[in-house]
Amino acid sequence: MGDYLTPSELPHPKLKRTNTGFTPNQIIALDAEIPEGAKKVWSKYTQLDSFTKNSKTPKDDSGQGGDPAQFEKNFVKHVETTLARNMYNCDDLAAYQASSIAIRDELILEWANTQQKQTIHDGKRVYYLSLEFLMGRALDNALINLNSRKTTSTGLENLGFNLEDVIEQEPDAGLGNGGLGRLAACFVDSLSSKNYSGWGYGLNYQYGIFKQKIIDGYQVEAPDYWLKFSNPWEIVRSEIQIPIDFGGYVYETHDINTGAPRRIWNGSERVLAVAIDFPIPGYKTSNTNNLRLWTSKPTTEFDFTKFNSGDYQQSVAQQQKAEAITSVLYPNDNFDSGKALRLKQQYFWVSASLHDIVRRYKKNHPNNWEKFPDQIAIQLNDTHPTIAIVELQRILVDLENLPWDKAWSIVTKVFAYTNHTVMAEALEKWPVDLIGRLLPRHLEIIYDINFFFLKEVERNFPDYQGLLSRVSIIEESQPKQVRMAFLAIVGSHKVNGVAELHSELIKTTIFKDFVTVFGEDKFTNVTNGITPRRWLRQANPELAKLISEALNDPNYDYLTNLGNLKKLEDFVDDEKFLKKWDIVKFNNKIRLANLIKEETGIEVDPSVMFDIQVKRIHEYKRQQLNIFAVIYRYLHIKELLSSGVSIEEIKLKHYISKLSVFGGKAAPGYYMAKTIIHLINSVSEVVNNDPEIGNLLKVVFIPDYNVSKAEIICPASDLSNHISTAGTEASGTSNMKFALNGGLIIGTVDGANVEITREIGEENIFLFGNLAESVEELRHKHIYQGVEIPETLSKVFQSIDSGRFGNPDEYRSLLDGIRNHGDYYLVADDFELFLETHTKLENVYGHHGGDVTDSTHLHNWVKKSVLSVANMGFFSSDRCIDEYAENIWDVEPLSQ
Ligand code: 26Q
Repeated sequence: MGDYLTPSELPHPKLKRTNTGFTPNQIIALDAEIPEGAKKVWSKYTQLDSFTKNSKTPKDDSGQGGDPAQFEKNFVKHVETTLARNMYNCDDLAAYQASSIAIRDELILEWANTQQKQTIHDGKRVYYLSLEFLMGRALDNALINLNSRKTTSTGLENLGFNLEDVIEQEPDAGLGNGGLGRLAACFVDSLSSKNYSGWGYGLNYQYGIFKQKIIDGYQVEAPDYWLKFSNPWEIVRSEIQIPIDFGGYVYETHDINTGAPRRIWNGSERVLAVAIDFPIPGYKTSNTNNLRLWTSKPTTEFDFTKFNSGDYQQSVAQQQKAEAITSVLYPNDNFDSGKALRLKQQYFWVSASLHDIVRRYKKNHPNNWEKFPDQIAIQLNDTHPTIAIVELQRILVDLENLPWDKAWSIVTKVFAYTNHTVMAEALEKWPVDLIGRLLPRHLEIIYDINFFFLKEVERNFPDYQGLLSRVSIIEESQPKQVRMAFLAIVGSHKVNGVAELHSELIKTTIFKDFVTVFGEDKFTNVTNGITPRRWLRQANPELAKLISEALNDPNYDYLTNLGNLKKLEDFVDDEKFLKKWDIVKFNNKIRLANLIKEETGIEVDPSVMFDIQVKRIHEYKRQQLNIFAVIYRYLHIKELLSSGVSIEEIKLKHYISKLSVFGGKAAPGYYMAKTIIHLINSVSEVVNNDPEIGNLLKVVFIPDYNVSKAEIICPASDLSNHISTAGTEASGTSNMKFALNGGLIIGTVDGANVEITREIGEENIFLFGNLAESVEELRHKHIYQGVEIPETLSKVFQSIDSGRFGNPDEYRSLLDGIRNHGDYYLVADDFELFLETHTKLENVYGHHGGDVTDSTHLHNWVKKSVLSVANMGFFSSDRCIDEYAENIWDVEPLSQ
């Protein structure tokens, strides 16, 4: 790895201009080197601003809005030159591409200014290592953050295009599964918006999360080849190529100078990591950070032994394998699949990122490793990048010749680890064997880390029975495994959970022994957040506007000071305001109704209650609980109808009219999750086609839930479901998205629901269900005394068993898991509580549904909605990033 070409460090005056950036001193030296004449020509044409000036992008806020002319000029230039098209053959797709490239040009300039500024400032940088960045679309977000949406929209209009249609052309960057990946995307937005120097590092998958089709009610996966057209947002850094080795063997030699033993790793397979950069603009700041995603490429070094033996085909095939490393995102969410290629992805990504980070550091601080932890903080998004801890130790000890202890003290100061789950099946473990084959030197180092760690534990806790084997990084099982979470804890200076309840739970369950070993202070909480730029301004422009008017904040400054929402409380008795608020919701429901019609062909009535559950499909998230309750409602309505009660009377006395919306992907190998999807679709088929029911009940499954669909769905809920078995959902972030958009929540006392309740008030949320502290006991009881199925749920099971929703054999394992196999997720225990809570909340919603002219509705539901939004300021990802910065990274924002 040592042969990676770094910029020439030749001293002045023989400085050579290279392409990988300069140190501040080099810039000064180079400046003196460039002939005056050449400098003049450069200065005349440079697009870059001096470091103090802002970019030239026309700004909406400047007077009557910016001047669209510059955009128009750049747009036409890109249509004609970059795209080789013209006025007569520029369709919406070409318009999207030309707009994006024009906007990207602006971003690149801001990016370049930012990087210069950050280099000269030479402060501490943060690196966020995440295997997933679920970015969604970039164009609208860039326009909002650059504060030039209006101006661009006018420019496009002048050219004969509609911005909304143009935006629609962009494929989602679906480089993530769900919560964890979207969190990383919100975090890079906040890092830039709050003027931190913070980069993301990840992988540039060719295939993002699969596209979900629903065929005959079943999930079918299709590949997401998102780079079908060139990606206007990516900047390919072909010059940044880092060789990554795998396999081979380790041997010992001796230092020629000191005679000290040295371990040398000789890999047997080499691939190149090529950097692809994505500029990340901050909101109304020129600070533009970088998201660097790696792509794997073959090297040009061939295996000559194979050549000589005439096996050319085989040699080329070996080369082609290189590209497989970054070709596909593993589609598991909260589940460890343990595949060898996944480990390869992890090391490839981590090694490339670390070498890039170390190279950048060494440029400014040659031969000064002491300062490394003062300059660099690395956050591990879950255990996926844990091998980075080992890789940095290897770089320092094997390549930089630092003594073990000195290296280890640097490593542990640099890393911090975020845990996102307590569920055993999601905790990563890798067979020792597999690591040994793929990364033989790393396995040695893991054993050494464990040896020194256990020695220390033994010294400090000599009388603790079984402690050593419980905290060992190596699990002495068959086969032996490396417990990645334990390695992450041992190699980090801080470990955090993602919501208060979750952070407490990890301390008392899975990491309990580590609290004994390291003390409480190593473990902390940073409650998740979401970026209000995307999840309010972009997703819900009407509400964002209404709020900006109410707060008398025409420039939307509240989007970076989300606590300002509190002032909305003043409007809770303002009838006119409440009415406007309700109309915004209604319009958003129309928008969703149109999406539903497009995606499923089903027509829904926007005046009924929209009751939504969209998220990955997982037993612990309990979509089954929700759909069983829908079935119960349907059966009860049918019963009432057949006993002669009219629809009108049912609406008046029993049930409000409701649309139940579901959406989410199941991991392709997760049979039970797929069964739940099938059941939802079958219920939808039966209920929606029942002529007696009308708009009293409809059920819809929206296929292919993704970020762009979330932007339409979240603003349109009256009610959303966050009903995981208590103690299983680490945080949840869609609960925040729905609440920030004025939807109320039905939820369990789990994850961030707890803090949402504290912030918005318990009268504004509908909580139900058994608490986390009872879960263990209930599970135990189920195993020894069986599961008690309440009458209501039993009716539901009978109807499914009778074949009312298709072949009952297909649902057998789902139902048997509850009635015969211990009901691990406590569906039966929480079922009636769920029904009761619905009755309660539907009474608040009012029997007239979302009728905007109905004053009872206005006085109850809408008030709760306003009060929720008013108190959601805490859940801005800006607040999270500030907490990480202060408590974990020790970094400060860069003044602009
Ligand atoms: C692990 C090993 C092998 C293959 C895949 C994985 C894998 C992939 C993705 C394991 C876990 C994930 C994703 C986890 C995730 O999204 N967790 C969610 O993180 C959110 C942000 O903190 C929380 O809000 C959610 O509660 C949590 O479920």
